[in-house]
Amino acid sequence: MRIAEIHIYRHGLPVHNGPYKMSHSEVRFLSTTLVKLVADNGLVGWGETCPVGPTYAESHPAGAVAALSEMAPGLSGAEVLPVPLHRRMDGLLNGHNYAKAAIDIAAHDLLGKHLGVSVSDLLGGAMTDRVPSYYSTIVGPPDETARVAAEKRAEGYPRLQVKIGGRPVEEDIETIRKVWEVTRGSGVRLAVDGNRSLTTRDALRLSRECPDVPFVMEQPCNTIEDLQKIRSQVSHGIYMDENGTSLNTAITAAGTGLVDGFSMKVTRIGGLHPMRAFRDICAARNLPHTCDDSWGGDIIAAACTHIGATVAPELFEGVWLAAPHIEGHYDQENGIRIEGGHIKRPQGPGLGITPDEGLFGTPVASF
Ligand code: 0XW
Ligand code: MG
Repeated sequence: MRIAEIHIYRHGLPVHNGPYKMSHSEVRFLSTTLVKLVADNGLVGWGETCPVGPTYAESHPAGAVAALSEMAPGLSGAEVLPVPLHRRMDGLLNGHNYAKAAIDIAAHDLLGKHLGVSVSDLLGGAMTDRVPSYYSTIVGPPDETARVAAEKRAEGYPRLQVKIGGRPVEEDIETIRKVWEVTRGSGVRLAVDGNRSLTTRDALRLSRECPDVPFVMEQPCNTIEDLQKIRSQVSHGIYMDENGTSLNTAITAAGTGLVDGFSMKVTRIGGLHPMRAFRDICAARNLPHTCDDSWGGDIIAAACTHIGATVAPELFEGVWLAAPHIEGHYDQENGIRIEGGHIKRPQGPGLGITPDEGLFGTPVASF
Protein backbone atom coordinates (compact mmCIF):
# COMPACT_ATOMS: atom_id res chain seq x y z
CA MET A 1 0.00 0.00 0.00
CA ARG A 2 1.48 3.34 -1.08
CA ILE A 3 0.60 7.00 -0.61
CA ALA A 4 -1.36 8.34 -3.59
CA GLU A 5 -2.63 11.72 -2.31
CA ILE A 6 -1.88 14.03 0.62
CA HIS A 7 -4.35 16.74 1.69
CA ILE A 8 -3.63 19.31 4.38
CA TYR A 9 -6.42 21.15 6.25
CA ARG A 10 -6.50 23.84 8.91
CA HIS A 11 -9.32 23.97 11.40
CA GLY A 12 -10.11 26.42 14.22
CA LEU A 13 -10.64 25.16 17.77
CA PRO A 14 -11.98 27.90 20.08
CA VAL A 15 -11.16 27.17 23.73
CA HIS A 16 -14.48 26.32 25.37
CA ASN A 17 -14.86 28.08 28.77
CA GLY A 18 -11.42 29.56 28.15
CA PRO A 19 -8.87 30.85 28.42
CA TYR A 20 -6.64 27.86 29.17
CA LYS A 21 -4.01 29.50 31.36
CA MET A 22 -0.49 28.24 31.85
CA SER A 23 2.49 29.95 33.48
CA HIS A 24 3.65 31.59 30.24
CA SER A 25 0.46 31.94 28.25
CA GLU A 26 -3.31 32.15 28.00
CA VAL A 27 -4.89 30.56 24.96
CA ARG A 28 -8.37 31.32 23.67
CA PHE A 29 -8.33 29.98 20.14
CA LEU A 30 -6.15 27.29 18.60
CA SER A 31 -5.53 26.26 15.07
CA THR A 32 -5.15 22.57 14.32
CA THR A 33 -3.58 21.02 11.22
CA LEU A 34 -5.06 17.87 9.75
CA VAL A 35 -3.57 15.49 7.22
CA LYS A 36 -5.57 13.14 5.04
CA LEU A 37 -3.56 10.42 3.32
CA VAL A 38 -5.25 8.58 0.45
CA ALA A 39 -3.61 5.26 -0.43
CA ASP A 40 -3.34 3.68 -3.87
CA ASN A 41 -6.02 1.16 -2.81
CA GLY A 42 -8.49 3.96 -1.99
CA LEU A 43 -8.19 3.70 1.81
CA VAL A 44 -7.98 6.95 3.78
CA GLY A 45 -6.01 7.75 6.95
CA TRP A 46 -6.08 10.86 9.18
CA GLY A 47 -3.43 12.63 11.23
CA GLU A 48 -3.41 15.81 13.33
CA THR A 49 -1.01 18.19 15.07
CA CYS A 50 -2.06 21.20 17.16
CA PRO A 51 0.43 23.37 19.10
CA VAL A 52 -1.08 24.93 22.23
CA GLY A 53 -0.15 28.48 21.24
CA PRO A 54 3.16 29.94 20.08
CA THR A 55 5.09 29.81 23.37
CA TYR A 56 4.52 26.28 24.71
CA ALA A 57 6.82 24.41 22.37
CA GLU A 58 8.91 25.20 19.32
CA SER A 59 5.96 24.57 17.05
CA HIS A 60 3.48 26.69 15.13
CA PRO A 61 0.43 25.84 12.96
CA ALA A 62 1.85 27.78 9.99
CA GLY A 63 5.11 25.90 10.48
CA ALA A 64 3.24 22.60 10.39
CA VAL A 65 1.64 23.47 7.04
CA ALA A 66 5.00 24.66 5.65
CA ALA A 67 6.84 21.53 6.83
CA LEU A 68 4.13 19.21 5.50
CA SER A 69 4.08 21.04 2.15
CA GLU A 70 7.88 20.71 1.96
CA MET A 71 7.72 16.93 2.48
CA ALA A 72 4.49 16.06 0.67
CA PRO A 73 5.75 15.93 -2.95
CA GLY A 74 8.55 13.58 -1.90
CA LEU A 75 6.14 11.29 -0.06
CA SER A 76 4.08 10.47 -3.10
CA GLY A 77 4.40 6.72 -3.77
CA ALA A 78 5.97 6.07 -0.34
CA GLU A 79 5.12 2.77 1.32
CA VAL A 80 2.67 3.13 4.20
CA LEU A 81 4.92 1.47 6.78
CA PRO A 82 6.39 3.42 9.71
CA VAL A 83 10.10 2.56 9.31
CA PRO A 84 10.55 3.41 5.61
CA LEU A 85 8.16 6.34 5.96
CA HIS A 86 10.17 7.96 8.78
CA ARG A 87 13.40 7.41 6.84
CA ARG A 88 11.81 9.07 3.83
CA MET A 89 10.53 12.04 5.90
CA ASP A 90 13.96 12.47 7.55
CA GLY A 91 15.54 12.52 4.10
CA LEU A 92 13.20 15.30 3.02
CA LEU A 93 13.28 17.57 6.07
CA ASN A 94 15.49 17.83 9.13
CA GLY A 95 13.63 18.02 12.45
CA HIS A 96 10.03 19.32 12.58
CA ASN A 97 8.86 16.32 14.58
CA TYR A 98 5.47 17.85 15.29
CA ALA A 99 4.68 18.05 11.55
CA LYS A 100 6.05 14.58 10.76
CA ALA A 101 3.83 13.24 13.53
CA ALA A 102 0.68 14.11 11.55
CA ILE A 103 1.88 11.95 8.64
CA ASP A 104 2.96 9.20 11.04
CA ILE A 105 -0.48 9.13 12.72
CA ALA A 106 -2.31 9.09 9.37
CA ALA A 107 -0.05 6.23 8.23
CA HIS A 108 -0.88 4.21 11.37
CA ASP A 109 -4.59 4.86 10.74
CA LEU A 110 -4.23 3.66 7.14
CA LEU A 111 -2.16 0.63 8.03
CA GLY A 112 -4.59 -0.42 10.72
CA LYS A 113 -7.52 -0.14 8.30
CA HIS A 114 -5.57 -2.08 5.66
CA LEU A 115 -4.75 -4.92 8.07
CA GLY A 116 -8.12 -4.78 9.85
CA VAL A 117 -6.56 -4.08 13.27
CA SER A 118 -6.68 -1.15 15.69
CA VAL A 119 -3.76 1.24 16.09
CA SER A 120 -3.19 -0.10 19.62
CA ASP A 121 -2.76 -3.59 18.17
CA LEU A 122 -0.30 -2.20 15.61
CA LEU A 123 1.62 -0.66 18.51
CA GLY A 124 2.01 -3.97 20.28
CA GLY A 125 -1.41 -4.59 21.83
CA ALA A 126 -3.73 -2.92 24.31
CA MET A 127 -3.50 -3.67 28.04
CA THR A 128 -6.93 -2.15 28.70
CA ASP A 129 -10.08 -0.86 27.02
CA ARG A 130 -10.61 1.72 29.79
CA VAL A 131 -7.70 4.09 29.52
CA PRO A 132 -6.98 6.40 32.49
CA SER A 133 -6.94 10.12 31.86
CA TYR A 134 -5.76 12.99 34.05
CA TYR A 135 -7.18 16.46 34.48
CA SER A 136 -5.05 19.59 34.27
CA THR A 137 -6.17 22.63 36.24
CA ILE A 138 -5.25 26.05 34.91
CA VAL A 139 -3.15 28.61 36.80
CA GLY A 140 -5.73 30.26 39.02
CA PRO A 141 -6.57 31.32 42.58
CA PRO A 142 -5.75 28.62 45.19
CA ASP A 143 -9.36 28.17 46.37
CA GLU A 144 -10.72 27.89 42.83
CA THR A 145 -8.04 25.34 41.89
CA ALA A 146 -8.88 23.30 44.98
CA ARG A 147 -12.58 23.43 44.07
CA VAL A 148 -11.86 22.09 40.57
CA ALA A 149 -9.52 19.45 42.02
CA ALA A 150 -12.27 18.21 44.37
CA GLU A 151 -14.77 18.14 41.50
CA LYS A 152 -12.43 16.17 39.22
CA ARG A 153 -11.50 13.76 42.02
CA ALA A 154 -15.21 13.10 42.52
CA GLU A 155 -15.65 12.53 38.76
CA GLY A 156 -13.18 9.65 38.96
CA TYR A 157 -9.91 11.03 37.61
CA PRO A 158 -7.08 8.92 39.02
CA ARG A 159 -4.59 11.77 38.61
CA LEU A 160 -4.56 15.57 38.63
CA GLN A 161 -2.03 17.97 37.22
CA VAL A 162 -1.91 21.31 39.04
CA LYS A 163 -0.62 24.15 36.90
CA ILE A 164 1.54 26.70 38.67
CA GLY A 165 4.00 29.46 37.79
CA GLY A 166 4.11 32.96 36.37
CA ARG A 167 3.26 34.50 39.79
CA PRO A 168 4.74 34.66 43.31
CA VAL A 169 5.80 31.20 44.47
CA GLU A 170 3.88 31.73 47.73
CA GLU A 171 0.64 31.51 45.74
CA ASP A 172 1.82 28.31 44.07
CA ILE A 173 2.63 26.78 47.47
CA GLU A 174 -0.77 27.82 48.83
CA THR A 175 -2.44 26.26 45.79
CA ILE A 176 -0.65 22.95 46.26
CA ARG A 177 -1.51 22.82 49.97
CA LYS A 178 -5.19 23.55 49.26
CA VAL A 179 -5.35 20.89 46.54
CA TRP A 180 -3.76 18.42 48.96
CA GLU A 181 -6.45 19.22 51.56
CA VAL A 182 -9.13 18.02 49.14
CA THR A 183 -7.26 15.05 47.65
CA ARG A 184 -5.42 13.58 50.68
CA GLY A 185 -6.45 9.99 51.29
CA SER A 186 -8.33 9.71 48.00
CA GLY A 187 -5.57 7.87 46.14
CA VAL A 188 -5.53 10.57 43.44
CA ARG A 189 -1.95 11.11 42.22
CA LEU A 190 -0.67 14.68 41.84
CA ALA A 191 1.67 16.39 39.42
CA VAL A 192 2.63 20.04 39.81
CA ASP A 193 3.43 21.54 36.43
CA GLY A 194 5.47 24.74 36.25
CA ASN A 195 5.63 24.68 32.45
CA ARG A 196 9.30 25.82 32.52
CA SER A 197 8.56 28.97 34.51
CA LEU A 198 10.24 28.58 37.90
CA THR A 199 13.69 29.71 38.85
CA THR A 200 15.69 26.96 40.50
CA ARG A 201 15.45 29.08 43.67
CA ASP A 202 11.64 28.91 43.64
CA ALA A 203 11.56 25.24 42.61
CA LEU A 204 13.72 24.37 45.63
CA ARG A 205 11.56 26.46 47.93
CA LEU A 206 8.35 24.91 46.64
CA SER A 207 9.68 21.41 47.25
CA ARG A 208 11.05 22.28 50.71
CA GLU A 209 7.80 23.89 51.86
CA CYS A 210 5.65 20.94 50.80
CA PRO A 211 7.67 17.95 52.09
CA ASP A 212 4.51 16.11 53.15
CA VAL A 213 2.68 16.41 49.80
CA PRO A 214 3.49 13.53 47.45
CA PHE A 215 3.49 15.28 44.08
CA VAL A 216 5.90 15.00 41.18
CA MET A 217 7.39 18.21 39.83
CA GLU A 218 6.69 18.39 36.12
CA GLN A 219 9.04 20.56 34.05
CA PRO A 220 9.48 23.10 36.87
CA CYS A 221 12.28 25.05 35.15
CA ASN A 222 13.19 25.99 31.61
CA THR A 223 16.29 24.00 30.81
CA ILE A 224 17.87 20.60 31.27
CA GLU A 225 20.71 22.37 33.11
CA ASP A 226 18.22 23.79 35.63
CA LEU A 227 16.74 20.31 36.16
CA GLN A 228 20.27 18.97 36.75
CA LYS A 229 20.88 21.74 39.27
CA ILE A 230 17.84 20.98 41.43
CA ARG A 231 17.84 17.21 40.91
CA SER A 232 19.82 16.19 43.99
CA GLN A 233 18.36 18.94 46.18
CA VAL A 234 14.65 18.15 46.03
CA SER A 235 12.83 15.30 47.66
CA HIS A 236 10.05 15.27 45.06
CA GLY A 237 10.27 13.25 41.86
CA ILE A 238 11.04 15.19 38.69
CA TYR A 239 9.25 14.61 35.39
CA MET A 240 10.37 16.05 32.09
CA ASP A 241 7.85 17.50 29.67
CA GLU A 242 8.82 20.38 27.34
CA ASN A 243 12.55 19.49 27.37
CA GLY A 244 11.76 16.02 25.98
CA THR A 245 11.97 17.14 22.35
CA SER A 246 13.14 13.86 20.80
CA LEU A 247 13.78 10.21 21.48
CA ASN A 248 17.44 11.15 21.85
CA THR A 249 16.76 13.62 24.69
CA ALA A 250 14.44 11.16 26.39
CA ILE A 251 17.10 8.41 26.24
CA THR A 252 19.69 10.72 27.84
CA ALA A 253 17.24 11.89 30.53
CA ALA A 254 16.28 8.30 31.34
CA GLY A 255 19.81 6.91 31.04
CA THR A 256 21.48 9.52 33.22
CA GLY A 257 18.83 9.35 35.93
CA LEU A 258 17.92 13.00 35.46
CA VAL A 259 14.21 12.31 35.78
CA ASP A 260 11.75 9.99 37.50
CA GLY A 261 9.27 10.06 34.63
CA PHE A 262 7.94 11.98 31.68
CA SER A 263 4.95 13.83 30.44
CA MET A 264 5.33 12.97 26.77
CA LYS A 265 3.57 14.42 23.75
CA VAL A 266 3.03 12.20 20.71
CA THR A 267 3.63 15.00 18.21
CA ARG A 268 6.68 16.47 19.97
CA ILE A 269 8.53 13.16 19.72
CA GLY A 270 7.53 12.73 16.06
CA GLY A 271 4.49 10.45 16.11
CA LEU A 272 3.38 7.00 17.21
CA HIS A 273 6.40 5.15 15.87
CA PRO A 274 8.97 7.01 18.03
CA MET A 275 6.41 7.08 20.86
CA ARG A 276 6.38 3.29 20.82
CA ALA A 277 10.18 3.24 21.22
CA PHE A 278 9.89 5.82 24.01
CA ARG A 279 7.31 3.63 25.78
CA ASP A 280 9.64 0.63 25.62
CA ILE A 281 12.66 2.61 26.86
CA CYS A 282 10.59 3.83 29.81
CA ALA A 283 9.48 0.26 30.52
CA ALA A 284 13.11 -0.93 30.48
CA ARG A 285 14.04 1.78 33.02
CA ASN A 286 10.82 1.43 35.04
CA LEU A 287 9.90 5.06 34.41
CA PRO A 288 6.28 6.24 34.52
CA HIS A 289 4.95 8.52 31.80
CA THR A 290 1.88 10.01 30.19
CA CYS A 291 0.84 9.78 26.52
CA ASP A 292 -0.61 13.16 25.58
CA ASP A 293 -0.58 15.85 23.11
CA SER A 294 -0.55 19.60 23.54
CA TRP A 295 -4.02 20.10 22.02
CA GLY A 296 -6.23 18.91 19.17
CA GLY A 297 -9.49 17.13 18.38
CA ASP A 298 -10.64 13.55 17.96
CA ILE A 299 -7.80 12.42 15.70
CA ILE A 300 -4.96 13.25 18.07
CA ALA A 301 -7.15 12.14 20.98
CA ALA A 302 -7.61 8.71 19.38
CA ALA A 303 -3.87 8.42 18.67
CA CYS A 304 -2.98 9.25 22.31
CA THR A 305 -5.60 6.84 23.62
CA HIS A 306 -4.34 3.96 21.45
CA ILE A 307 -0.69 4.33 22.50
CA GLY A 308 -1.79 4.96 26.10
CA ALA A 309 -3.72 1.68 26.11
CA THR A 310 -0.49 -0.21 25.36
CA VAL A 311 1.53 1.14 28.32
CA ALA A 312 2.17 -1.14 31.32
CA PRO A 313 -0.61 -0.04 33.72
CA GLU A 314 1.74 0.33 36.70
CA LEU A 315 3.85 2.85 34.76
CA PHE A 316 1.01 4.70 33.12
CA GLU A 317 0.23 8.27 34.19
CA GLY A 318 -2.67 8.72 31.79
CA VAL A 319 -3.78 10.37 28.58
CA TRP A 320 -4.56 14.08 28.74
CA LEU A 321 -7.12 15.24 26.18
CA ALA A 322 -8.24 18.70 25.14
CA ALA A 323 -11.80 17.33 24.84
CA PRO A 324 -13.15 19.11 27.98
CA HIS A 325 -12.07 22.42 26.36
CA ILE A 326 -13.52 21.77 22.90
CA GLU A 327 -17.15 21.94 21.84
CA GLY A 328 -18.28 19.15 19.54
CA HIS A 329 -16.43 16.31 17.85
CA TYR A 330 -15.03 15.47 14.41
CA ASP A 331 -16.88 12.16 14.70
CA GLN A 332 -20.27 12.64 16.37
CA GLU A 333 -20.75 8.96 17.12
CA ASN A 334 -17.30 7.65 17.99
CA GLY A 335 -15.53 10.87 19.04
CA ILE A 336 -13.18 10.43 21.99
CA ARG A 337 -14.81 11.29 25.32
CA ILE A 338 -13.69 11.21 28.96
CA GLU A 339 -16.16 9.54 31.29
CA GLY A 340 -15.42 9.06 34.97
CA GLY A 341 -11.84 10.17 34.37
CA HIS A 342 -11.28 7.38 31.85
CA ILE A 343 -11.44 7.02 28.07
CA LYS A 344 -12.99 4.13 26.19
CA ARG A 345 -10.44 2.73 23.76
CA PRO A 346 -11.83 3.33 20.26
CA GLN A 347 -12.95 0.15 18.55
CA GLY A 348 -12.64 -0.70 14.89
CA PRO A 349 -9.64 -0.71 12.58
CA GLY A 350 -7.09 2.09 12.52
CA LEU A 351 -7.78 4.99 14.87
CA GLY A 352 -11.41 3.83 15.15
CA ILE A 353 -12.91 7.21 14.30
CA THR A 354 -14.26 8.66 11.07
CA PRO A 355 -13.95 12.46 10.95
CA ASP A 356 -16.67 14.41 9.21
CA GLU A 357 -14.33 16.07 6.73
CA GLY A 358 -17.00 18.58 5.75
CA LEU A 359 -16.03 20.36 9.00
CA PHE A 360 -12.56 21.11 7.67
CA GLY A 361 -13.54 22.92 4.45
CA THR A 362 -11.24 22.88 1.44
CA PRO A 363 -7.67 21.70 1.94
CA VAL A 364 -5.06 24.46 2.26
CA ALA A 365 -2.77 22.31 0.14
CA SER A 366 -3.14 19.07 -1.84
CA PHE A 367 -0.45 16.90 -3.42
C1 0XW B 1 -1.59 19.55 30.30
N1 0XW B 1 -1.10 19.56 28.94
C2 0XW B 1 -1.04 18.20 28.43
C3 0XW B 1 -2.02 20.40 28.12
C4 0XW B 1 -1.29 21.58 27.58
O1 0XW B 1 -0.91 21.35 26.28
C5 0XW B 1 -0.07 21.67 28.45
C6 0XW B 1 0.24 20.25 28.73
C7 0XW B 1 1.32 20.07 29.76
O2 0XW B 1 1.37 19.06 30.47
O3 0XW B 1 2.21 20.90 29.89
MG1 MG C 1 3.43 19.63 31.26
